[in-house]
Amino acid sequence: MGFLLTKMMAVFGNREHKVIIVGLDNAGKTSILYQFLTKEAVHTSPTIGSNVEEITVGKTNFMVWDIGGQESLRASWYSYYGNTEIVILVVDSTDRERLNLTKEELHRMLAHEDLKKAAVLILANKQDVKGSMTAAEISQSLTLDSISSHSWHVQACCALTGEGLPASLDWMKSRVVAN
Ligand code: G3D
Repeated sequence: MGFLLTKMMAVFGNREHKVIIVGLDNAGKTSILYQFLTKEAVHTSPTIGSNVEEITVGKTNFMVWDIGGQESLRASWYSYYGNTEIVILVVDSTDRERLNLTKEELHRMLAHEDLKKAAVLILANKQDVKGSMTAAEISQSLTLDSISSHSWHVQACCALTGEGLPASLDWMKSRVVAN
């Protein structure tokens, strides 16, 4: 029944927008997805697998794929890229050592044909931790200002409290409405 409804909604224009959550392991991807589901949006139903959730914000439906960030899994991120409208890149703002690795992964993703039209939301997570990098520092280290090929936005957040996540959902919504 749920499947049928989803299909009917797609036919009548209330379609789902595909979102992927990427980032290195331990960045906070799963915590953020959980916050989206419990705090800021209506959780409808878990779908295809435990790592895919549907999030409804007002009349906008996002199908959100939480993809593993371990090194072995990063090699297969590309297999999720097809039809993705928004990429959420979660950064652990306390992990200065691996920020360069995140930068490499980000620029590799942006160069991929299947993500040509995707918008990118960079979440500077773990802002509650003292001494964590600010969104501006992360933005500079990831050389976000050099990105002109994609629409992007950087947002400071804390997955534990949910701070910064409503603004993230608003930006995501504005992106899909704009297209
Ligand atoms: P991942 O899905 O990207 O691998 P997780 O990351 O969501 O599993 O989070 C990894 C660890 O970081 C978890 O701690 C989680 O509680 C913590 N974490 C996530 N977001 C935040 C945040 O905003 N602030 C703080 N302080 N911690 C955060 P554990 O101890 O369970 O491994």
